[in-house]
Amino acid sequence: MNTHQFTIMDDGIRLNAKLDYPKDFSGKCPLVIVIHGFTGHMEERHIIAVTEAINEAGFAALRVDMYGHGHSDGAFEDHTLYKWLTNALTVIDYARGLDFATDLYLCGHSQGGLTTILAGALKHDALKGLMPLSPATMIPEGARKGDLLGTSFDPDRIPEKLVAHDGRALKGNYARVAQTIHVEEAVDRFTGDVLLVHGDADEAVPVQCGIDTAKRYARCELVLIPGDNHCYDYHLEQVVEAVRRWLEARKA
Ligand code: FER
Repeated sequence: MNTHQFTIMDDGIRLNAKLDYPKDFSGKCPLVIVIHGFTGHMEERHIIAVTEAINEAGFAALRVDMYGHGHSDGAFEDHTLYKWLTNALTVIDYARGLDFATDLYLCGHSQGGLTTILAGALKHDALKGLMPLSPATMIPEGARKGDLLGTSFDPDRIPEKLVAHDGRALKGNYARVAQTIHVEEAVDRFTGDVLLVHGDADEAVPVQCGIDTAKRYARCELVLIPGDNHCYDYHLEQVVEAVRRWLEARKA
């Protein structure tokens, strides 16, 4: 891959970014921003595979580590969906300033897929399409019910700390922020093209989240991957194929 690594500043926070150009790059092309999931980063196997699929379709891919993740600034325990959302807005603005980039698309996995849905609503006029992959749309409702990360809590008395599946602690503010988010309103605010991919044996985000979200979008293609889990350990090639095919059909 022809990769450039650099930093995007977001209000004093350094976001680690990598731009991968398509092989046949000839001065201009569309660009897809790619966001990883909760506890994830831009070098995960499924994120790299999606990046390669984007490049193969003739699009540039801009991967970014979100606040408190990968090699970006910020502590994991301080991250919230608001911080990820404002990170995404900044990255979209950065991409809009790239002379070579024509149409802009936004893609994200899981919590990054939820961020994609939220940023898609706020920047619907700047984005040609969205690709939420196994989007974690149950997080806000889970936060309102007191059900996050496989543990339960009183949603009116959110604990100081929540503990993630990998043992890392997260401040209660994560849940307080998540409680305010309304995914369906965000879905309704984006009327462009959407590709939603979800494994039907997802152990972390129920496949029903993807099915319900896809149904609600005005223009969405849903690709279910039979037997696959949250990070596509069994059929990553089917995810790659769906992304490549969907983008190729949209190349100007
Ligand atoms: C949760 C389940 C899944 C949760 C987050 C996720 C914060 C996100 C997973 C991912 O982004 O891969 O209960 O709570």
